[in-house]
Amino acid sequence: MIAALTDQIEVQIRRDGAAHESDLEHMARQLARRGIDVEAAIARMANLRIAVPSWALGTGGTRFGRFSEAGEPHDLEQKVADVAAIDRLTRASGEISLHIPWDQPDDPAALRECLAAHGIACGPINSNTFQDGERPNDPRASYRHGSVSNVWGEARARAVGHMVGVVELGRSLGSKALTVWLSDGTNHPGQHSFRGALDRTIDSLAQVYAALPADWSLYTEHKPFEPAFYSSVNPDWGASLLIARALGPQARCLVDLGHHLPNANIEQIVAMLVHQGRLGGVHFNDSKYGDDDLTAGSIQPFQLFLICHELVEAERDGLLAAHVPDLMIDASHNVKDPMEDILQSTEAILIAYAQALTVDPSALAAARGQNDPALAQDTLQDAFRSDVRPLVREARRRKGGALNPLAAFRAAGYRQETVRSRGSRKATGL
Ligand code: LRH
Ligand code: MN
Repeated sequence: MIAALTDQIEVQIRRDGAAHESDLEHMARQLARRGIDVEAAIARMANLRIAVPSWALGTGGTRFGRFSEAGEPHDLEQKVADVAAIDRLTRASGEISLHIPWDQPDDPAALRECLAAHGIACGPINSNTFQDGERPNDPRASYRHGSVSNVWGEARARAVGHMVGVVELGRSLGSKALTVWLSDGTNHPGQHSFRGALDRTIDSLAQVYAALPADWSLYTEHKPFEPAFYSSVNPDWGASLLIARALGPQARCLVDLGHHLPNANIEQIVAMLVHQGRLGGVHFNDSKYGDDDLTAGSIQPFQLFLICHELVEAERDGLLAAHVPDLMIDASHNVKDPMEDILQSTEAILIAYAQALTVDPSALAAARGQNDPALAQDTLQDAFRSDVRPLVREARRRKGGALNPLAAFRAAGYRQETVRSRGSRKATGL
């Protein structure tokens, strides 16, 4: 199936290469007038990598239903193959983020070989203490009333054991980070002691932290609500930073764009975590209301641009040298083909990052230095209003990727082929 994608990539180059070249020259002239080094921007874009979540390669759903599609991957090998196909088109997606036990391999060594054979790296690996899966014999070990924060030690010990196991598995697959999102919380005032729950959470995660290899990170992912609807043990960036600090220097905070209350200033949260040297990674998606897990940049593209600008400034100021944040998509595809949605999210993130690279830093510093908000706003919006798609395409073309990944995916008939070869069994995941 990769061959069909490669054919379409070449068709696009032959058909659209010349138009792309003239678009690129035009854009380069415009950016040069703003003192932007286009070659440097293309080089920076060329080594951006945005991990693909294994759980988003199948159709997602809500509690009200799920409309699964034929051709979805229903085992790890097929998930890795789909990520490799996405990467063949984008040349920016060569990493999969696994979720355990959804992606528990029967044979980790075979999975490691499968990843290597497809040229896919194993990104941050996710634990799951928000589902019991098989109901434990001892009801006190169930995650129903929480995992690491549960008053019952049986549930805490089970959660710690699971997370340590995920680290061991991740290590055998080449991962370098454990992502811990906790569904722990309450639905009713008084249900648990906020301070007690935090103590138990920190104490439990400290046991997981102690099992981390020296070159690993533990990412704490905050979320204000869902599935808990009165309180969550790690509701916001402040709690996440507090927990990370209590654990130690290898603990960092992961920002999922959908995990914020309406109108939260997420770009400022990213900046503050960078300021503290604790930005571990970002789960890109978009939302209108709650944790909607929609296509990145599809609802609030300016916010996505501002978040990428904080990452670009932080890198320029040397603040990401100690730890390059893991950039990942975390979305759920209820009405679109999962792979097409991931291609669109990747494109939106690359475009927002490229726009951020075209902000004139000296003009912005000058405007800020003289308290000129109009000039500062104009400097940012100049970049946001720039059509940098030729830049994103060129970075991809130079790495053998598609000028238009979505069109190449469709023209190659990739989904039709998976429907033919895989039938319509359900993928693991949400
Ligand atoms: C929680 C979350 C977390 C994953 C899950 C699939 O909402 O964002 O990152 O574990 O989605
Ligand atoms: Mn997430």
